[in-house]
Amino acid sequence: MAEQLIDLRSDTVTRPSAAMRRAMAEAEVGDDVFGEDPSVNRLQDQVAEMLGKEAALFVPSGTMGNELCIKVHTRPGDEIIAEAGSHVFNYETGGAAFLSGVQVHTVTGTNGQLRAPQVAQAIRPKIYYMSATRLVCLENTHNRAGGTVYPLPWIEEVSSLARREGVGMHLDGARLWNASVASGIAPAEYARHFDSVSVCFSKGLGAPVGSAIVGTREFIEEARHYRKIFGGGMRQVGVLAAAALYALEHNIARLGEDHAKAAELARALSGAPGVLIEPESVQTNILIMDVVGTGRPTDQLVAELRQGGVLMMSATPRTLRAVTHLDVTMDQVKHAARVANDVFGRGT
Ligand code: TLP
Repeated sequence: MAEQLIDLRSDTVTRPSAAMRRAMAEAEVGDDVFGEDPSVNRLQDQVAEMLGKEAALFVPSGTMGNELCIKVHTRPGDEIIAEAGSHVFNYETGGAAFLSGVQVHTVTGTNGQLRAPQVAQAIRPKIYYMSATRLVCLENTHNRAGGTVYPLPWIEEVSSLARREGVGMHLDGARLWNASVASGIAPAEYARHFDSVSVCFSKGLGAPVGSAIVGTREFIEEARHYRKIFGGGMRQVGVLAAAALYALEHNIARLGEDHAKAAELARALSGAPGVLIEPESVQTNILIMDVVGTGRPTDQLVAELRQGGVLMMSATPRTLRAVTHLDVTMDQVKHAARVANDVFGRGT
């Protein structure tokens, strides 16, 4: 039974609560392709204000948000710089190449974070036979590095370099809310160093669907054009905007609880046989465990955990990922840790 499983695969698995569903049922709606959905308009105004930008656009997914921003920032043949483990490079199915015709110049960071000198080296000289570097994409928190929070001074350094070089800055802020709660730094403080930012309501905030992008009015108008081309122009989508508005109001401050659950999981599993957890990488709600020492492939561990009623994901061939969220309690996390300790300890 799905209800009995403790699902730690992602914070995307959360389901709308009864109160969120009520807000959705009661949402005022209109045709958003005509710009007439009051709930969408309210959400866009609120997100633009929270991120300190002129305008926002509601989009179906974080992937579409990132890909729209890349599209607006670039022309085919351009180059964008992204961290080697970034979502835009690894998990958007080659979207930057497919949709924008750009190549991704990857640079390996530490904890998913790039420092200014590395970015400086990756920016192409402005020579006609080289691809033009148009955009630097950063990710905060960084998913594949384990939900790490980008230190603000490092972002500032990269951003002032990019400005000097005439290169745009985009933030994949799918979990910017988590970064903000963990660091105490307001989302707008991060956003001010970027020309565009994407944020998600469908991860830790618990909405069923939806993301937004922010930027200047002109940027967002162009993104609206491409959103229609990409098939993301939606009609009475205020039912989803209402879920996002509910999430912004009720589910940001509580993200700290998810961070505490991830810290507890890390603590409980740090001594597990064959498991390596970098303590400095557990900063928000994502826990990445190197499980090579268990001597078993990650797929097998995932299957054994499932038999014990716990769902985790294989992140790379040597790592497992567990993500805490509002649909798992601290007690369930403690139970999951006992199951995982038992699974990891087998055969050693
Ligand atoms: N990430 C998903 C998977 O695609 C890996 C997850 O379960 O974590 N940026 C970042 C940093 C993300 O982690 C994700 C989703 C996205 C963008 C894309 O969001 P969606 O799934 O809404 O397209």
